[in-house]
Amino acid sequence: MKRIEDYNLYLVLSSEYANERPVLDIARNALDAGVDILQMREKNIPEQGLIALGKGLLSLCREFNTPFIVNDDPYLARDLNADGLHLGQEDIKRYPLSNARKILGPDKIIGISTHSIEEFKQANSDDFNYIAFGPIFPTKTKDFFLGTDDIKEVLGIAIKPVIFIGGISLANIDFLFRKGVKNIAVIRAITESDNITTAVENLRNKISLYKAESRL
Ligand code: TZP
Ligand code: MG
Repeated sequence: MKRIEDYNLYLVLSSEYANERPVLDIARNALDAGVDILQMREKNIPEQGLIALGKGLLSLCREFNTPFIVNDDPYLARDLNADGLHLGQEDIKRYPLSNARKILGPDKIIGISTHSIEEFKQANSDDFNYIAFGPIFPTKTKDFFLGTDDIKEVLGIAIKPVIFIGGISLANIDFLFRKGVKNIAVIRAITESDNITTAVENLRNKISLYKAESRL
């Protein structure tokens, strides 16, 4: 199984940004083209549908040896035997980290969304496996964005992988990587592209470039 270390391309999959295409097709193409980790983020699908979709995505992720993360719900993550869970700031009020770990068992990945330096610092001192920070750029998936000023501080204090998210695309990825960013998560840069394979390969190639540079 791939691990969340550094230089990841994290795909967050939402059918509302799939341009009417089946998310399982998008997932297969994206996994085949090399995304490192995949999250099911569905806000409007009833439970039975979520279970069915989750089973489909899990089996694809297993085929490609790629971690499968479920958004929002530790019970769903457990029932699907997903590799991990992603919690937002609202979710941790309902499921504090210790509860979520109890539900999932000790070996699963648990990540969290943060939207400010304060939230980041808190998450950094808690036992999360990774921290998402954003939205960095304007994105139609959120009604606010943070900008890029805090990236340096975040990277300076991080003691675990930080995954930057929000409005990230091929057009701004160089700017981020030159600031020291190593991991990015995207929805639309992959899910709304006409050619999923090319979209993933282009992002992957950029990441590989910076990864190689960092090792020189
Ligand atoms: N959290 C912060 S921004 C975001 C989430 C889930 C959505 C990012 O979507 P996109 O399409 O990559 O801007
Ligand atoms: Mg959530």
